[in-house]
Amino acid sequence: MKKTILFILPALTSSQTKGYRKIKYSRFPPLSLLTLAGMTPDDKYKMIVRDEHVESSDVDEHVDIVAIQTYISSAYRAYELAEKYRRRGAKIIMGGLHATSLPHEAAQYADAVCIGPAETVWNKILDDFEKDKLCQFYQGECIGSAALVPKPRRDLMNPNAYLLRNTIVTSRGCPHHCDFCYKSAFWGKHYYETRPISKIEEELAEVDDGLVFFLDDNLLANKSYCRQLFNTLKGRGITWQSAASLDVAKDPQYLKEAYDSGCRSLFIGFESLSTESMKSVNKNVNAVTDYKEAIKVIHASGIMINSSFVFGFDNDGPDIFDRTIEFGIKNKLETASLHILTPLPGTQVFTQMESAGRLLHKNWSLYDVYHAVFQPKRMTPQELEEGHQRTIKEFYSYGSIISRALGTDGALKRMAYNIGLWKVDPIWRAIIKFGLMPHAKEILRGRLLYKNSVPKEKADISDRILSPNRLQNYNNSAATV
Ligand code: B12
Ligand code: SF4
Repeated sequence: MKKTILFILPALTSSQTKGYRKIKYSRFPPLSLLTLAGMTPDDKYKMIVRDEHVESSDVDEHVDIVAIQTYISSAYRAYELAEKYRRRGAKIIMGGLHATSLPHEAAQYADAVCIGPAETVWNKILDDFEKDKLCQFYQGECIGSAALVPKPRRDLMNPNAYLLRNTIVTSRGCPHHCDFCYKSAFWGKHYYETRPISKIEEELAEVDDGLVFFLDDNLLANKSYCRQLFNTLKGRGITWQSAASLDVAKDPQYLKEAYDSGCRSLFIGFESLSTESMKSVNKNVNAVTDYKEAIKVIHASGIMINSSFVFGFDNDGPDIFDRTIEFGIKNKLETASLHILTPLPGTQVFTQMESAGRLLHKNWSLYDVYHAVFQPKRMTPQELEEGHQRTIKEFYSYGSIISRALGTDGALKRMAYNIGLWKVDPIWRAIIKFGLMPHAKEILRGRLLYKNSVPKEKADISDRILSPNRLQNYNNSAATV
């Protein structure tokens, strides 16, 4: 008889609080768990996947193994679940970013802890479980792991719960190494690998809704690889988005090729307006980039920018918030993800802050990029939190939404996009509650995609963007999130 594995993504602690934005956590399925399921022999195990952000993790039936993914901000919930299922006689296996950073902490609650990526060790863990010989720690190899990533078992996800079902990873790691990023802690300082294109092709062949979110840390980093990827994407009518570092702006032709293959949005880490801050945390790619010029080039390619900013670097004083809001509005940034600097265990920033006695506590639930968990240099922690909250409020105020859209092509769609994502949470909650996500996606697909973000005065560039080829792509494509 088949044994049962229950895979759980625990809810982050703030999901119990009033301001929790359910839509944010209903955008993507838990790719890590679907990937683990993809490595698991189907003939031996029955698999159940539960993502607590969208459903209960309770199952009545007997489970033999509970495999739990740990993020820092949901670590305590992971431990709670581990204890619950241990009492029911299941073996607990933990893995993921937090368990990798602090394996000894996780080991207090787990029968086995997977450190690093699972590809090289998951089947050994299962073999040892069968022999009742689980080890406390399993060290997954990074190098070579990208080639081993299996096709995720997307058939196991809740089909009505997510806005985007097709998340794909094409590369792991990043060629840069910034001191605050999880990348060095998890993958090691110099790690960066791409997956074989044939494997991506297999996954793309199953995309039935024309939307893909590549979850790579820095998708466009390897140009020759990406050009193969663009070729593979062309003609499939897929609209895609991903993350990239600012150096992409150095190559407008490359951006045009990305656009032509369906790229409509890039998540870009601007992090801070202070060059000094960027130098101080080794984000040199930003320190040498003129942000305004970079934005112009990316916008001219027709790709929208989901900018990411971080507050609380040592050079940041209380003026940083207004400067960032003003910058976002002036440069017509489509959206911004705004975070408080969070020292993640295993990173250089964590080590420095810990040794300087600047960490205020180690309550991991608050290490969620919305709380000040360290003593900033030029503000109080309270000023940092209040400034951060105010920046979110002002960046997504109606005044800012209108100013950021006015003068751009597709201004109305831009406004609708911002309002749809930030101003109608009760509607999203209802859509989620009644399992209507697939329909919400159709509305987004039909209504919200705007062609480009080019200011009107750049008519010459707009002409190029609305070439028949691009118009065709536009008509075939869908909204980005
Ligand atoms: C997509 C994403 C999200 C999505 C969706 C998450 C989801 N449904 O899975 C959303 C937007 C909801 C999100 C939210 C948050 N995120 Co996020 N997110 C990511 C992102 C970009 C990709 C994650 C991913 O799926 N990768 C692909 C999979 C296949 O790789 P993987 O997770 O590493 O899995 C492998 C191994 O880790 C291991 N593994 C993982 N789990 C397990 C479990 C077991 C049992 C085993 C054996 C192995 C194992 O095996 C897998 C295969 O090799 C990462 C950055 C990154 N590249 O990882 C940030 C990242 C994970 N997020 C981060 C943060 C901070 C957050 C938030 C706290 C932000 C916030 N305040 O909202 C929340 C917390 C969510 C939570 N549940 O607690 C940090 C995590 C820091 C940390 N140390 O935990 C990251 C690293 C971003 C960053 N640069 O700092 N996130
Ligand atoms: S460029 Fe981005 S993904 Fe790469 S190391 Fe720096 S912060 Fe991390």
